[in-house]
Amino acid sequence: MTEDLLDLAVDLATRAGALVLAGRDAAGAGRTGLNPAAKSTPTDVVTEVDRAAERFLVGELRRLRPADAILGEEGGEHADGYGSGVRWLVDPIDGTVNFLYALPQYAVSVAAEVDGTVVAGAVHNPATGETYRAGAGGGAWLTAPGRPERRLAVTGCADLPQALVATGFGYAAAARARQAQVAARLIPRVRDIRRLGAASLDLCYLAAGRIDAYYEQGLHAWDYAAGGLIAAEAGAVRTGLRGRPAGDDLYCATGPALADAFFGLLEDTGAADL
Ligand code: LIP
Repeated sequence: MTEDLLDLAVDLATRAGALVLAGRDAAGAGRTGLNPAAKSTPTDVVTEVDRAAERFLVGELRRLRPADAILGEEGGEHADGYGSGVRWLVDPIDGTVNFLYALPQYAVSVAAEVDGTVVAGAVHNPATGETYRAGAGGGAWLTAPGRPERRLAVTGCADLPQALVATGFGYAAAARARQAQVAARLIPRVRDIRRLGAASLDLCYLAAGRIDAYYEQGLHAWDYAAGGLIAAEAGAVRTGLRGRPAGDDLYCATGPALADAFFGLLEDTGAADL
């Protein structure tokens, strides 16, 4: 079952990604052609391409998996007929601001939960063609055009001053101010930080060893469901600090060698109190 769900997640993420890339190209350079609309704040944007990609994902899932439930960033919940125990979590464009600015750091994220546990996930970056995937117990993998498939593993970084840390900030200015204070306390203690703009890809980059650690506050399940499984299957340790699971309030992940030091640093810098 996991393999079938994973195959479908990869297929849907890549086909939706083709729609997203076509929408980006059709809008031409710049942002106006995408007619962005504000959501929770003036900087939290959504475009018609986001909505069209989610309509595609939901339509295909309802056609192919009618007994499953769906939770999507742009369309809320579809739970009628939820008899299979399978729920899909989809983000049609994770990194919407990057998409709006044609920064090639955005992804379609598709994850499948069985009885509340994510068992399959795919994250596809249409701009680069990279597809990250994982099925529970099957490892994490990266495919890219013209490149050999690669099994993913987190780094063995064990020293905070050598750690490259990715994070993100919320759309509400007050939250960003608090999050920036944590980042300001953290930056002198690590190699550097990266704010790349898409949680799903941040977690995939952790899995791929492109960063050593990641934390962010205020995500949604559709942001991290697939990337979190991919990171875990690549060996990452995940937590929400203070015994809480990684989730919406706080998502922290790193390799086992850095886990105690990094999670302790996040406690020291106030990340758990955001
Ligand atoms: C984004 C996240 C990112 C976060 C951004 C935004 P969206 O999701 O993936 O990690 O820092 O503020 O929430 O809104 O592009 O789907």
